[in-house]
Formats: sequence, C-alpha cells, structure tokens
Amino acid sequence: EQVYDPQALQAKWQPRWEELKPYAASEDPADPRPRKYMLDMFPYPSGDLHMGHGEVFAIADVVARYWFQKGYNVLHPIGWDSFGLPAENAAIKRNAHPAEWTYANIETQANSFKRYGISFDWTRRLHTSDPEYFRWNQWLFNRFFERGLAYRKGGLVNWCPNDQTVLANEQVVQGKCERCGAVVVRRELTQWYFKITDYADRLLDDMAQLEGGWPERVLTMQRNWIGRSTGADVRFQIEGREEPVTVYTTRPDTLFGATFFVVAADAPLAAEICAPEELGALEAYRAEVAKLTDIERLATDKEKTGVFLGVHAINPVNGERIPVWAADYVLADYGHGAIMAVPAHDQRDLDFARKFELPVRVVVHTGMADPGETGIATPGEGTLVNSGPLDGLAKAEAIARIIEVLEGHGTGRATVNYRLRDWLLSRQRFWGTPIPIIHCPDCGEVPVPDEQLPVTLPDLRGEALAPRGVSPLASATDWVNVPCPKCAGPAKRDTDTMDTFVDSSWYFLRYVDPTYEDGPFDVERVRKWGPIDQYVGGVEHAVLHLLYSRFFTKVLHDMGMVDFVEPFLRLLNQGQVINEGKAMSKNLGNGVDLGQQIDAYGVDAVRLTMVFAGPPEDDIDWADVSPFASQKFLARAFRVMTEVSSAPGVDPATGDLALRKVTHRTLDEVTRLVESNRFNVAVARMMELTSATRKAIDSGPGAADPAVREAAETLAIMLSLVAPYVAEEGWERLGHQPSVALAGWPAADPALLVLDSVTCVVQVAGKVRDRLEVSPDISDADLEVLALESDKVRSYLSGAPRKVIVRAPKLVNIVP
Ligand code: ANZ
Ligand code: ZN
Repeated sequence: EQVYDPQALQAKWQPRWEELKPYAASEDPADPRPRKYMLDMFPYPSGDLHMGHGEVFAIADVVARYWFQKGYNVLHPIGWDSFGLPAENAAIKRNAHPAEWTYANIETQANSFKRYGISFDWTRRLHTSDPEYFRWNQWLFNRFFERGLAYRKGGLVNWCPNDQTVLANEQVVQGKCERCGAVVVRRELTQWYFKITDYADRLLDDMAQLEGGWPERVLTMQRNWIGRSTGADVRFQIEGREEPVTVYTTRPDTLFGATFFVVAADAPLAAEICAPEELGALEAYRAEVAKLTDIERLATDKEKTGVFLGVHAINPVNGERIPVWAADYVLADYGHGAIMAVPAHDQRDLDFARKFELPVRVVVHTGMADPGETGIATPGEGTLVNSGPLDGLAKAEAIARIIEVLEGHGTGRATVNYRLRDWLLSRQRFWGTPIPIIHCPDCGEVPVPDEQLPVTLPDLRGEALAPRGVSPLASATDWVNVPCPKCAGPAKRDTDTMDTFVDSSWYFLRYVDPTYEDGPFDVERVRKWGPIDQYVGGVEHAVLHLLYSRFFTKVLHDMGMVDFVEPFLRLLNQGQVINEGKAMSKNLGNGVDLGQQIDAYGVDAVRLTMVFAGPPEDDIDWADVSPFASQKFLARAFRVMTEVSSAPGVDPATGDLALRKVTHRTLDEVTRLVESNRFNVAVARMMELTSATRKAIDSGPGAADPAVREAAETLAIMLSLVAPYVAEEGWERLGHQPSVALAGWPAADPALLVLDSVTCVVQVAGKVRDRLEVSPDISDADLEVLALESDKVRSYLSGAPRKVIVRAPKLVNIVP
C-alpha cells in the first residue's frame, strides 16, 4: 500500500529541482531546439503570494511546461515590479526605508514560488527597484527626451488627494484613483509627459496583428481608449470678437441643424467670450462644475445644466445667429472644448435644448418620429433636409460635400481626432525612478549625461517620505542641488519620480540578460527570443500596462533596438479567484489564504484545482471547488503509477489493446486541448485515463501488462503540467531518472487513434436485411449511401426507395 503524502513529495523534490535546474533556458547557439518565450505579468511584492497569483501562475505553467516537454527551448522568467506606493506607506508607518519592506517581501514571494513549483528560469531574476534596473529607465527617458517624446507642460492634471500625487488618465478609473479609490480632483501643474499620442495611429493599426491572439474585449477597450474619430473642424465667428472659435464635429453634415453653441464651462474660452453682465453667473456655475468628475459630467442620465453667455455665434454656412452657452457636458480637453449643438440628432444636445427651451431643427430625415416631440434624438442614417445645397444627399455624401464647401471658404477642414492623451509621467512620490533631469536657470532642462546614470535615491526614511503635495525628494537638499552638466552653474535636480508603469513597459526585454551592462537589454538576444509567444495576466491592465508596453516597443523599434512592433503575440486574461460569489476582501471576511490551502492539501492539489475549475478566462469561486477532491484524485493517480509491476522498456505493443487505445486517444486529445487553452478539459481527460488504468489493473490485464505501464508513464508526463510533484515521484517510481521534465512529450500512435467500429442494422420494409461495420462517427448521409450500395439490400429493392430513415451509426430503415 502506497500512501500519498504531498508534503513529503514537496520536501523531496523542491531541492532536487533547485539543483537540476531543468527549466533554465539555453543561450547556446548550438542548441537545436526552436525557442518559445512564455511570460506571466510580474508580481508586485505586496506581501506573500495570494490566491490570484496561485491561479495565474498555475495556468501559465501548464503552457510553459508543455512547451518544454514538446522540445522547445523555453524562456520562462520571473522578476518583481518592486517600486510603488505600498512600500512607501509601509515605510512611513514603521519609520523604515521602503527597500526593507520591499526586499523582505520579494524573498517571501520567491520562496513561495519555489514551493509552488513554477517552472521559472531562476537565473534571470530582476527587480525594478534595483539601481542596475532603473538606471535604464533613466537612459530610456534620455532617449525619449532626445526624440521629443518626453516633454514638460503645464495644464490641468488628475490629482489623488489621498496619495498626494498626480495620476495618468489611465490610472483614473470611473473618476477614482486606480490604487486607493479616492475621488480624483483636477489641479493645474507643470509635469513631464511621454508623447504616446504620436503613436495613436500605429497603436490602432498594428492591432490587426493581434486579432485572434488577444481577447477581443481587450482590443476593443484599447480601441475605445485611443478613440480615433474622423470629422471636421469648423470655425464659427463670435459677435463682437475678432478671433473665430473652432469646434470639432463628427457630423458636419448636420451643420444646418446647429441651433446653439456650447463652450466647456471650465475652458478659459468661456470667460474670454462671456458678456460682462453674465460673468457673475458663469463664475458661480464654474464653482459647481469644479466639484464634478468627467464621468459625472458625461453621464447621459444627468439633468443638464448650463448658463447663457450673453453672446451669439454665426453659423459659417448660412450666417445664422445662434446663442452661446457654457455647460459641463462639453469637456475642456477634448476636441477644442466647444461644440456646435445639433439637438435633433444628438441626445445630449436635445436634453439641453428641452431643458432651456432652445429650438430643435431636423436636418436628416431618418424615418423616425420628430425628436422635438419625442425627446429622442435621431443620430442614424438618412436623407438631408432643411440644408440648402445638401438637401437630398445621404449622410456620407453630405459630409464630403460640406467639407468641400468649408474648405472653399476657409471656414473648416476634414480632421481626425483622438481620445488618447499624452502619458503623464511625473509622480510626487519617493519610491520610484528619479527623473534624470537637472533644471538650470541658464540652460533650462538638461538631461543627466548617460555616464552619470543611475541617479539614485537619497537615503530618506519614515516621516520624511510622508506625502505633502511636493515630492519628498525636494527635502533632500544635498541631493537636489547640483552643478548644471552643461554650464556647471548652480542647478537643481527634478524631484519627481517616474510612474512605475515605465518600469513594466520594457522589463520583458531585460529578462534575456538582467545583468547586461551595455544598454537596457541585449539587443542580439532579444532578436532571438522576442516577441513574447504567450503572455498571461489580468484584464485590469487592458489600457494601462498593455498599452504602455505596446507604445515602448514601437519607440524601441524606431530606435532600431527591436525588430518587432508588437511585444505580446498572444494574450490570455485569467479570471479572478473569488469566494462565495464575491471578490475576497478583509471587510467581507471571505479571504482565502494560498499558504494555508497549500498546507492543507498540498501544492499539486491547489494547482490542479485552479486549472480544473473551468475555462482559464472564467472566475473561480473557491466555495464551489474542492481541493480535497483534487487531492483524492492525485492519491488515486499516485497509486496507479506506483502499482505498475512490469519493467521499464518492455514493448507496449505486446500489451492490452483496449487500454492502449484509451492512452493514445487521451494523449492526442490532451495535446490539442492544451494547445487551445482548454486546460480544464485536459485535466478531465487525465482523470478518465487514471480510472481506465485503475480498472485495467484491478479487473483487466493486471499491473504487469506493458499497456498498464504505458498508460501510467503517459499519465505521469501529462500530469506534470499541472501537478509536478506527484508526477515526478510517479515517474521515479516507474523507474526513470532524473526528472519527468526531461521525459519529452510522447506522440500518439495514429494507428491506435482509429475509432472502433459499430454494427449498423439495415432494414427493408421492417425486416433486417444486412449488417454493416461502420465508424461510430459516420454521418447520416454517408451511412445512407453505404446502406443503399449493399448488394443484399438492393436485392430487396426494385427501384428507388420511397423513403430512407437514417439513425447513424446504428440503424437504417428503408421503405421500398
Ligand atoms: C455636432 C454633432 C451632431 C455631433 C450630431 C454629434 C452628433 P467622438 O465621436 O467621441 O469624437 N463633442 C466635440 N467636442 C466635445 C467636447 N469637448 N465635449 C463633449 N462633446 C464634444 O464625438 C465627437 C462629437 O462629440 C462631436 O460631434 C461633438 O458633437 C461632440 F448629430 O458635433 B458632434
Ligand atoms: Zn546650465
């Protein structure tokens, strides 16, 4: 009797793997194996590994291990995204340095990963908070600066009042800070930006390469985030003012239906054009608007608000005077911060018109009821009416025609607009990469010369790190005051640090050699490994990390440093691990601890539960799964592997044919299932093979049959993708050395995949006239042909039958 003791297997195999390093990727140019690059989104060291890590790394490891077994030279590295706010907050609380907390947590997580048995190449580990790493953030910043892709500008920015720092647009989720959930406010500040907008078209167009490899919803989210629209800029004169005001519209065809004009209440323009007697009302209104988030402002169900500015605009196509209003539903930083309002065909304009009793004029006849009466705008296709020279045209023709007219008069032009904004880079926090710029009163912004990099952090700890609205670095005067690199005069370092999303925008390139000293990454090695064949991580990064990395890759491509433009060929977004139908949280008290689960059931059972729970994209409700049942299954599989009594190397062809067919069919299916990311079904097949082998031992050919050995060996190899410890032990007990990782992935024998035949009864006028041996998956049509070709059947038919009823694969009934 063999007892399955998961903890004993872990204690035995973990040190052996550390010694054997079966998963170290090879850089040997003579290595004939084709390469694959497998990557999991690297963790933030916020504590020990949690259930979410348990899931994503278990899933990704199935693919990585499968490729190893298949004979690829696989790069599967791990590192830590180790700059960021939580370390700083912990340091303030404990009066310590953020590095202490950070590196202690990294060690904890590294040990947990090793216990969890993930097939990482541990020789390539990196931490983004190491000066050897962030030095290259600074080097890259300098290159971006030289190319005009890093620049400083003033303007309204998102400010998290809790974390006391600015945030990029991508880090504001539904008006709240992505990290802490505080409501984000606007502040006027001068900050560093990366010019991601220069790459808007390429970020959109290169998505064609990702179709099929990335989840459609992530592509859609990026497309919407970039938000490219085509339309026209139209210039309106304002009475009593020299300068015209430009609006952006996607519907220049509706220009004759513009019945009023709206300026964003918070745009400087509103106050500029406002009649003096309305200024008081505008100021009061602006104070109200300042309290709202963009999301609230754009909500379609929100009651419309606004003030009349006491002036009129002139429609450039018909000279009509239309009133100018200020409102919150027009945003200051989109388009030109002003719109022509066409209430008949735009719902928000219609809501506003009805609230303030402004006219509604239909200019596109769509066949729908009059919006002025129904309150429902008609944005659809139709024929132009009430529009002078455009009357009778369809929408597309009208757009083309009106643009010609506007261009002819110099009052407008066709244009493309984007929702995407430049990436705000500066953070007023300590635990990040210092921005390598020195501000000189004479020379301006001077980059720190490459050979003086890295600019390391001053030694601040505890209270000195507390957020106070300016970067804590500003208080380190010795650090701040430096000679200008250009003129040697007194100058000051920039005291902000970079958004930590910079760190993760290129880390996957450094993994090829994290100790490389001649640049951010070894260009030659990246040529061999990149781009990433399979990336696995959470969908929460859809418009953050995944957009920024794509941008960095394109810039690096333009610098000639990488020869691809897309970093991640395939992307898998795993679901979340939840409990009792809800996200795990301290408040709900429904948290599940990964370490405790492993202590209770063993690594293999926890990993198997994660993989078996359902399709990898789905959430796993821990209340609905059973790691205990997984453990019981593994114990069964373990016994099967340990009870085999034939010797290794005996020809399986001499063994039981029925079991051999089950083994080879399972192998064939599992291969295809793993390749199509259907890992849970692959586990179900392994379970079936285990049962079939058990039966063969107990009530079939017996434990000494070579087919039983073949089944158990195949099981060990397949199981190693999901439950590596039990697979290793089983493989060893089956008489093999030194590791199942080196076993290779067996090929299914096609001769054994042919399905058994079934007997089909053919009746003529209700009497059995023939029996045919057919494949169990024969189609009705093929079976009908076979039946009618039978000589026996034909001898009972004089002509074409009146009717043939086919029930494949077992019955054909012919009515003569
Ligand atoms: C007139 C019009 C008529 C419009 C119509 C739409 C329908 P997208 O597609 O998202 O780019 N718009 C322009 N600037 C705006 C701003 N700063 N704040 C809020 N809305 C703004 O949207 C472009 C449309 O959004 C523009 O086309 C404009 O309204 C509005 F039947 O102009 B449209
Ligand atoms: Zn200077």
